[in-house]
Amino acid sequence: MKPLSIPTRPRSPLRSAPPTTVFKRQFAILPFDLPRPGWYVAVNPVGGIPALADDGMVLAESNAILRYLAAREQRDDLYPGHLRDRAAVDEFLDRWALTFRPAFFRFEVPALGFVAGRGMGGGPPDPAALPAIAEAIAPTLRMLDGLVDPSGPALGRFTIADVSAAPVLYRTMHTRLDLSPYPNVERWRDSLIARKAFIAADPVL
Ligand SMILES: N[C@@H](CCC(=O)N[C@@H](CS)C(=O)NCC(=O)O)C(=O)O
Repeated sequence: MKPLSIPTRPRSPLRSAPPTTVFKRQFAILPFDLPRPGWYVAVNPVGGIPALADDGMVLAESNAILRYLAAREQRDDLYPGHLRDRAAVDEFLDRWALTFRPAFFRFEVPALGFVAGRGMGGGPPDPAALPAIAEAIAPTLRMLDGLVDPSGPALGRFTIADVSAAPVLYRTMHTRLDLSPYPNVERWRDSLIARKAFIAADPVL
């Protein structure tokens, strides 16, 4: 069974790969700069990263890609076929995308100098803004802490909900967002970034 890969960004900005490369490989790397190159807009008109090209089929939206890859590989453990188990994974994915991931992003913007269209490091960091943002997002992170299973994986066993969250949780190592007030979230992050597949993905930020 092939492991799922987590798309990561390059250590330094790269020229975007031509479409032929995209269709040969499952993942290609492109810079954050806007506007996106024409070949990428043709792949994903919305322009967000990532997009997957798999044997002629093109798919964008990271959670849709995760669902597709888990189903393609018949990884019932990662994305259960059982309706109620699957619903729990979907619920967590939606909560992550709509509520929790945006809270982390609020902190990432000043911590990592995110500038729209230029990405992380696109501008200078603003460390003075961090304490107020950490306080503002604390209620959301406390809520998350109450939802994450104390055993490590978000739902008590490793699923695509964990895969979806892993890059953002990993990024707290760079932003230095203090997760110690949220022990379940901290344990979740530490268990995910210690996984062999995550280390092999060689995440950069
Ligand atoms: N909902 C989309 C979000 C895509 C997205 O915003 N990706 C980020 C990279 S993780 C991006 O493209 N950022 C660059 C930008 O907004 O210019 C997904 O989950 O795939």
